[in-house]
Amino acid sequence: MFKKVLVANRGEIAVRVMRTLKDMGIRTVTIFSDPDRIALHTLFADEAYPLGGTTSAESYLKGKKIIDIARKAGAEAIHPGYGFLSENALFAELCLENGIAFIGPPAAAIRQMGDKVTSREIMTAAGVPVVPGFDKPDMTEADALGFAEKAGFPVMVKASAGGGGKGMRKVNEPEELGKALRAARSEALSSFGDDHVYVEKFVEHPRHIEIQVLADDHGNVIYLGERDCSIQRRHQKVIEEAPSPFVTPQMREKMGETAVQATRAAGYRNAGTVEFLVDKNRNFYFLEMNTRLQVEHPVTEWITGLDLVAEQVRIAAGKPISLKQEEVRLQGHAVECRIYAEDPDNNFMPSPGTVQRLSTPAGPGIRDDSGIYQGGEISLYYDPLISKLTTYGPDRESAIRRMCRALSEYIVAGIKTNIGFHRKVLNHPEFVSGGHDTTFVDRHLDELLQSATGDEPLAIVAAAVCYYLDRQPAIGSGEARKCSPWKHFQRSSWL
Ligand code: MV4
Repeated sequence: MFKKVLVANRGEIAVRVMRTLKDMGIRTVTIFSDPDRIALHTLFADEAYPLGGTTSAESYLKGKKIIDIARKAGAEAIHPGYGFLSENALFAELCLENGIAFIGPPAAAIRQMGDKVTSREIMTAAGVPVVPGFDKPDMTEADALGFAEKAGFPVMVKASAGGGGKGMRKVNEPEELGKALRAARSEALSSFGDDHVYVEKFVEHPRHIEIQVLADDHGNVIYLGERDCSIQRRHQKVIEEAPSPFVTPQMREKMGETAVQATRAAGYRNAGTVEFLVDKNRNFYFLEMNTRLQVEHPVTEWITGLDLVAEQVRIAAGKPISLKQEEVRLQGHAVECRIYAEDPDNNFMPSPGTVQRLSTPAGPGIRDDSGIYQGGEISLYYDPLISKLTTYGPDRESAIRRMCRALSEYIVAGIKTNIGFHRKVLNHPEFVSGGHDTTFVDRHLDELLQSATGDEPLAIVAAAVCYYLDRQPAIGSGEARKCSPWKHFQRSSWL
């Protein structure tokens, strides 16, 4: 096993990965940018080295520099987390060239799955269902129209290098097709430096359901059930859960086996995720493969009892997956809320600043994967994710109720958060019923933005009382003082 591993990331995921490394008796090394000099991940590591720079491009994306640090520190492997260099095939290659293990898939798999047209071709050849679509080098408007008329409108124009909705256009009628092709091409070129686009039949009101897979160097590939990520806003996931309330046992087995087929076809190793679009009639179609540990992996850890980072490290060290498919047991239900420093009332604008007060939920079935501490800063340079709050229960209803409790315990002051927004979603009848799809947030946005609990008037009165008591010297001295100031202060701050 490795003795020392460098974590090439920041925030909650860097801390989460280092926790497992410490559990495994592995020494942790990390890197930090100038604004992250006293960030949680920097303080948490056994050793931390400065990268310099402020923006991502000047810091956490400096692959060569990170590898030099790993070599100097004597790290035998690099865990890239998610984002930054995690899906950069050149970086994965550069690690190997420098004798450092990359805790992730082979560079070739990253490259192939990063190109949507290539991945569709590989999956089609492997018998994995993909959304009916059309691709041709130098596809003309007439080519695209020919497909769209046969398949029927609406259709979707997508960038091959895309993902996350960039370079994607829905086309409702023939007259819009030419314009959509030009717009998608130009957006793809400016975003990815590649203007290759293709056309797909539009799937109405799809659910986003993904399968977690593990693959090792010994030919073992297993699936760990699904995650439902249908609660999204502008292609940003907001709430995820496992299992999906929409997936039947038969469907789970079929999707799982399909995901294993996809993983084998991709020549994949390590932890990965196969994303599917699922339509109203429960038909599922391969969407893309994510070649990294995903943000929402904790919900799978809850229902499987596994540590996915430990599996990743073991696989990268050449060891087999710790269990066989028959030993995988999915038990209970887990929900994740992504707690962001953002202002839902102001178009979800990031809300950077100092976290003046922080008190996080705890107790049975609660896990908070956080990247910050009280007094710390949420920087405007990086993703404004504060933490991933996950809850577990024997069934969906208990996991959701527990999440409501956890959110009510969560106190953050100094910055705006989306905690109130989460409470609205969790209490919405459509979400509670489990019948929601990826259009949920857009369809209900106005409702979800209304005051979260109705507790606000009470909260305002309580805050005013606290403020009043804190600034009343008479209460803290002389006649009125029947207890020590220390006790008194403690009381008023808890009121
Ligand atoms: C689609 C689709 C409907 N039909 N493709 C959005 C991001 C990209 N990775 C794929 N996306 C979609 N592709 C066809 N043929 C609808 C979406 C989509 C979506 C997918 C998953 C989760 C949330 C979504 C929100 C809007 C649109």
